[in-house]
Amino acid sequence: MAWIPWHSVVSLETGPICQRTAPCAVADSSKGHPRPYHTAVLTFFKLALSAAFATAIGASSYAQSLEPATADARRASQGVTVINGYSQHWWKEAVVYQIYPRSFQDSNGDGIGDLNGITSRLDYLKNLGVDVIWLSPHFDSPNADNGYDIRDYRKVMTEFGTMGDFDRMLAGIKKRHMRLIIDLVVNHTSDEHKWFEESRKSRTNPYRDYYIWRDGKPNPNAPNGFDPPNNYNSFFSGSAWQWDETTRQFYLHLFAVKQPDLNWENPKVRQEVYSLMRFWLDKGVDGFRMDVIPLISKTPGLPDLTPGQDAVKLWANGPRRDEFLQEMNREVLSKYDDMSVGEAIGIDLPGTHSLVGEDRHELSQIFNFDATRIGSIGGYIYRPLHLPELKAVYTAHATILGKQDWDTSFLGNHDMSRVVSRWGDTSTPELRAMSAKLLQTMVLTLRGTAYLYQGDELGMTNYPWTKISEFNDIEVQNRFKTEVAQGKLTEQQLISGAAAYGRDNARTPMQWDITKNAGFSTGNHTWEPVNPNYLQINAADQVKDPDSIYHYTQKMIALRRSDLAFIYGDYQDLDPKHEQVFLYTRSLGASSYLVILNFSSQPIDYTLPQGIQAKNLKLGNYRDSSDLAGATTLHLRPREARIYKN
Ligand code: ISL
Ligand code: CA
Repeated sequence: MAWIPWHSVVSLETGPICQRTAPCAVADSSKGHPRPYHTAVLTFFKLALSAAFATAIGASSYAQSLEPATADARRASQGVTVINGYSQHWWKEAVVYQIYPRSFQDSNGDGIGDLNGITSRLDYLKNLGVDVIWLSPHFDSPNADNGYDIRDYRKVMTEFGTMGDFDRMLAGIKKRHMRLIIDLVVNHTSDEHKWFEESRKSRTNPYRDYYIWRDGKPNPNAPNGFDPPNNYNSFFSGSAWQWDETTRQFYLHLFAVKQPDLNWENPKVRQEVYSLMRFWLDKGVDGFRMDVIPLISKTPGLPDLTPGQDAVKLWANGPRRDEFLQEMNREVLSKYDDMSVGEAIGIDLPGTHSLVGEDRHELSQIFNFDATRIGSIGGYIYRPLHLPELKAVYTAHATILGKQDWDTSFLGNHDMSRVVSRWGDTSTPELRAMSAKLLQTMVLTLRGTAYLYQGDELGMTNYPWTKISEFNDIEVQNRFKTEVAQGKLTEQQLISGAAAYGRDNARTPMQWDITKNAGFSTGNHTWEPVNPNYLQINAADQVKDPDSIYHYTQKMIALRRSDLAFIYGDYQDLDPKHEQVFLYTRSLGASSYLVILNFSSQPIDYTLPQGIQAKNLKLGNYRDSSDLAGATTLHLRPREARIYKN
């Protein structure tokens, strides 16, 4: 194979194993589902999938891929298909696309994205090929933390539209055979939630115990005569305790002052949460991304942190966490065919099983941030990416998580800087595009359910911030008010840190086209500034250009969908120490894919490890390759990504 036109490299040898006109799904018979539509679809796809899969990889290799373990045998006898030891579920096979609604599409010119805006862009997402949309919070909120501070869980944020708009958006998603998961933010509410407004009225109010109130420590020199009950600091700077004059106690807020923590020890709080979850599930949403979910169980007595103790680890491993999540699963999740993904800050890899193991009956999967936080020194300071360190993280995932567990693959979200700016090379348009395609290749071929963040399919970059006033994020503003005010950081240090790693980078408006405000809004002001590079980076141009990052992502999703090796296959890093090239396989039965990623911006003549050959090129981010099939030395160009089927 001397020259491969790049359009043909995605053509599939055997045709898609799992062609989906509806979400490809297999029912877990242990979970009843109340919606007849889903049940019928599930049964049909279960049959179709098992047959297609067995044909595609051959019945004998399929049989070999089944582990003899009793648990597997039991699951098989319960009607759950087991592939390579993993039980099959629609949410394991899904590609999820995260929408930050404030920044996706404005439909009424107020400069704020909204639900009708999302509805108007559903064909764009369908054409990209994603299965599931994760919507960041769309609930009524005073927006101290852009919707992560919820005032009313059963009401749509006024700026985003109405419940009617939500229902139309959901119907549009279902009509296109996609699914929707929404954000469940229940570690805390807004201080404007009616529960908190009641709670703070008096020490005997029926809602008092919905939140975490404590007496302070007497100190005549302290502003109100009391120091906070303990030494916890909030994620957003300063003490995690806020004095409330009315009842002369402090309340706990692990995040902003306007985000009081709920008291999950109170069974009424838990029932309120289950009830609001049912409200949305009964509407037809397909599950939840659960915000900081491990933090719901607090350590009894709220002891002070000891010097050097990792606060997040302490908060994430409270003694009743699993009990609460099992109760939530029993009372709510197990009754629907849903998925749940926990934002599991503070959970290390060995701790993952307790949350996602099939025997645990808690969550489907969690986000672990070991990879994306790699090199973090604290605050906005990071060491440059050292590839072997990153590879070691993914190997640890593959080794420590078992077949009863499930993983997630993601490189960005609304809390991170843009991945192409973080790990790619944005110094020229060509290198930026190749970097973005390489990163999309990686996220869609690593183990676990894949998550794409809005705009990454266009290679959107960080914004060129220059002033503190340009940043919207409470994290930056609070650091300015505390750390800069106290002289721990200079203003310039904060600006350059936040410019490189701050959360606002992910929140600038989607770049749709070259019209005003990048087609995001017709208004005169947008809530976050539009990146001036929208003239070069926008969806309209990329949808027209077959060579674009958008189309590459589309092809990559199609390739992933064509073979369950990308989902249930084993992972092996073939060259863990190489500092520029990331080389790994995903293999299932006779199907094995070799992924080659040149993370450097230099060309490299890369000799494959002993015994490895690159045979059949399926997809690459460059148009062609002069390397012959079976080559053992590859001429990799800057930021080149290739996938071979061997
Ligand atoms: O974003 C962070 C650092 O830049 C994290 O510390 C982040 O605050 C943490 O991962 C929790 O995030 C989630 O809960 C927060 C909210 O601000 C984030 O947007 C959300 O993803 C409070 O609800
Ligand atoms: Ca709007």
